[in-house]
Amino acid sequence: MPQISPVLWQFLVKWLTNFALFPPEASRIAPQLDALYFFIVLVSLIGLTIVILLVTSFSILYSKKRHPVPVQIEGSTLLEATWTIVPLGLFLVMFVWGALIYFRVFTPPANAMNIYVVGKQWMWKAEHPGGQHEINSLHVPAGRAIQLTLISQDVFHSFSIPAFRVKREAIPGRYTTVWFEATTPGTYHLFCSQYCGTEHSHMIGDVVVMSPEDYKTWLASSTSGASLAQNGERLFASMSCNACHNARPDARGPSLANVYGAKLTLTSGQTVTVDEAYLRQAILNPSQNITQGYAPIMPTYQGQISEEGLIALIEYIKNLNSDYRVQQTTTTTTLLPGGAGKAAPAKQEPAGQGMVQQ
Ligand code: HEC
Ligand SMILES: [Cu+2]
Repeated sequence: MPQISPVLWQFLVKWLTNFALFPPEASRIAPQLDALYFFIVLVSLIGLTIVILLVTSFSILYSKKRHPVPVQIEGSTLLEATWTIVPLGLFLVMFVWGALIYFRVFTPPANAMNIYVVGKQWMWKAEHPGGQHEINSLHVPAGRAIQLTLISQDVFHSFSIPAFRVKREAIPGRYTTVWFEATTPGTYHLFCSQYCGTEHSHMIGDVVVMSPEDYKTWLASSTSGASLAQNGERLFASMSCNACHNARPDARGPSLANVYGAKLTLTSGQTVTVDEAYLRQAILNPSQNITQGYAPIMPTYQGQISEEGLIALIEYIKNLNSDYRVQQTTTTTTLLPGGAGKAAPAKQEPAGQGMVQQ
């Protein structure tokens, strides 16, 4: 830390951690947050000391015994300005310092690896892009920026890893994100830090930080066979999304290739950038935002897809960079038992063709 000597810092944090008064610092942001925290504690302690000293000394110095007749004082501009400006300055330092850290905590770097976390009564379920799932545990590599996309399946939960100084609400119906970079391999506590029902206290788990090599081994040994995007592709076909989104010239729905990150113009004239949250809304509430040039014919899928299913569909659409792959799903569906009969033509089209044109 720039503010105080690193030796003193390490000593203070280790000592507090040993006495279970303070979680270890195991992420990049942790020492930065702690520096601000200790600054606020220090300023408060100094303020408290000044107040206590003044109260005690004044009550002795100006007691009735010493001053039977009180002297009236009509105020002092200098004194009043001092006790206004000094605390104001200190609070502004806290505010600006806090805001800088806040923006750092909530702005993930562009290359962050995304993991989805679904909260439900009473467990945390993590879904890795490779299809690995885990319950009440989260495996992450050290030294890599990890972004969590959180959602709740029922009530409000709050995902908290004290050792990383990370905490974010998991809200029903809306994605929230938070990111961290773990620095030290080890096992850390994972909590739900918001009362969410009778078994709230069981909504705990372990965050396992591994070296990048160990993490690779873990990924390989925990695979469920299909990545999230592959599961999404299967759902896309089995829910017949490809009846409309099939990139054929007569398709009733827009091509979804490269739609992630694109700017869409809506019938309302608004433009939106497509992110995970937009995709989720587009599937559950299609009538809310209609893409220009298309009829509002997409049915709502509210109540028909689980949060896990939505995550898989979103990962599929996010990774969809050519129409060819969508057309492949139409051939696979027709090959499935109960499929719609003869195989649809799967002609190759250059990526981006059939994209919504504005
Ligand atoms: C009956 C045809 C139809 C079906 C079935 C259908 N959609 Fe759509 N979809 C549309 C149309 C038309 C639009 C554009 C108008 C709008 O925004 O509602 C659209 C828009 C979208 C969008 C917004 C992106 C964009 O470019 O407008 C997404 C994402 C999407 N659909 C995903 C899906 C998924 C996933 C499924 C299956 C679970 C599905 N759709 C099923 C017709 C359909
Ligand atoms: Cu909870």
